[in-house]
Amino acid sequence: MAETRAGFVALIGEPNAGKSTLLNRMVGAKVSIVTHKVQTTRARIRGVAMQGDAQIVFVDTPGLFRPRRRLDRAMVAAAWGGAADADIIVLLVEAHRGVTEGVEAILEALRERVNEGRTVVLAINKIDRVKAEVLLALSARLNEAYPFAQTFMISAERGHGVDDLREWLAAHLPEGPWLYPEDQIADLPMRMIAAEMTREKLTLRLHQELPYQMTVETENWEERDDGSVRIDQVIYVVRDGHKGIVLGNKGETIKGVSQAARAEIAEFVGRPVHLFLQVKVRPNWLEESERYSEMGLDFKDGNT
Ligand SMILES: Nc1nc2c(ncn2[C@@H]2O[C@H](COP(=O)(O)OP(=O)(O)OP(=O)(O)O)[C@@H](O)[C@H]2O)c(=O)[nH]1
Ligand SMILES: [Mg+2]
Repeated sequence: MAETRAGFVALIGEPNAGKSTLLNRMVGAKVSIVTHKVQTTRARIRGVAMQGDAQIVFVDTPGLFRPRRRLDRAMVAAAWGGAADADIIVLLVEAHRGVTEGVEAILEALRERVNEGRTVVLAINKIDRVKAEVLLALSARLNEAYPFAQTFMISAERGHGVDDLREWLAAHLPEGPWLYPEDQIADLPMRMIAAEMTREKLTLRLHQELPYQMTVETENWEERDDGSVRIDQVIYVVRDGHKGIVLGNKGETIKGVSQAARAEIAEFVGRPVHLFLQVKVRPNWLEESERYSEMGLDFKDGNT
């Protein structure tokens, strides 16, 4: 009988690099939210993929950037924590943006933090956006800057190169028993996934700073006898004015958010969902430790 393999693969990179898109593709389901805006993912999210006899536990992380606020610092700490615990690190770099200052900073940090011969592979993502020559030059430059174990050219969105990456990762994980039941795809509680889905719909509809100043929590989850689920969620904002924007003219914005989120949550749980959203003004939520634990972040990581 073949030996099984299992281990953790952390996906790291700048905000918007496509980490969550890649996680979802690897897992074959949407377990981590995706938007075109930076800093979408706030905590570590694990998704489980099977590849032959190997179980790959992908760890999606918040993007790495220069943090300013407590929340930002806690997010970046969570991302590096995910990398530190992993068997293999995959650094995602956006093909069309190349070696930005942010990428330089990550390479520098990798050189400093990641020792003991940990395997780091490079995945140049969004190859659908550039020509082949650009890719080759970028790959050469990045490999000069850091000794990557391997380089992959992928499009997380379209799926190019993703199978090769998964096969390589499976072959390079340590031998050992699987870490999760074979049919489990995520280790995030359903109430948290449901809150994230609502936050995604809000982030897609709200502009400028507002997505970064709100959070969503599931307060109540009730399985009903008729097979449906009643879910109550709270959207925390920092100002009265924000509440008005989230509600929208005649409540249109919140209605649109609610419908879109409900449909997605219902698909995920495979049951009808009744979703009730409430907006609460909480000027200080970004400094409340309870909000951080609800997000799966360590409040103390945000201390300067
Ligand atoms: N063209 C193109 N777009 C992509 C690809 N992969 C991801 N995207 C887009 O890039 C944007 C960011 O994707 P995410 O998966 O949310 O990126 P992320 O790295 O998780 O971002 P943060 O959570 O903010 O750190 C989304 O609009 C995706 O649709 C790709 O291969 N090609
Ligand atoms: Mg993300």
